[in-house]
Amino acid sequence: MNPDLEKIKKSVSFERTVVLVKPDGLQRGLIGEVISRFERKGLKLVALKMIQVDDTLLEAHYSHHIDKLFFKSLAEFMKSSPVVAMVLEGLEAVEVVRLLCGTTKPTAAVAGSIRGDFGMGLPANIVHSSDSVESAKEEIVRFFEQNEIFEYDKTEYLNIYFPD
Ligand code: FUP
Repeated sequence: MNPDLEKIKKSVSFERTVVLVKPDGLQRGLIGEVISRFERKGLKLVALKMIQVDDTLLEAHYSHHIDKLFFKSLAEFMKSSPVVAMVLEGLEAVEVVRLLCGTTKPTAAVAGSIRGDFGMGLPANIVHSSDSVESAKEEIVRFFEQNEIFEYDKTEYLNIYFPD
């Protein structure tokens, strides 16, 4: 491996986070746009696939919302088409990806964010992203098998990060 890449890997504290492009993102042809924003930011894609979610997965993923009035419509929406699931890696990736996605309610999300640029209502807010490093760890296991996560060197890191 390039010695500078080795130094970057040792000195930068990388996080991983999960993103789902929800059924509205898929139906509206926004998958490429969403992935492109993360790529251009400098995040490394380490897993990517299309899946059909079911009630068991949704009850685990949205367990904090299971008693809310909107849960039923949220679950129906999430099952209405496949979703695209990915794992992204980078410095402070959880927070960086949350910023790129924008706040939950698309009408309040800042322009320039994915929800701010493309969304209008709930539950159709285009993307999900892990809200903490701990949730990201749980979500990676929930959505991916170990052999679906790829370990490789991203040479672009040489232009993005500089070792201390
Ligand atoms: P976020 O972490 O931004 O995805 O937001 P939440 O965990 O609070 O909400 C998860 C999903 O529940 C949202 F993406 C959309 C849905 N939701 C509603 O449909 N109505 C609400 O009032 C709040 C959330």
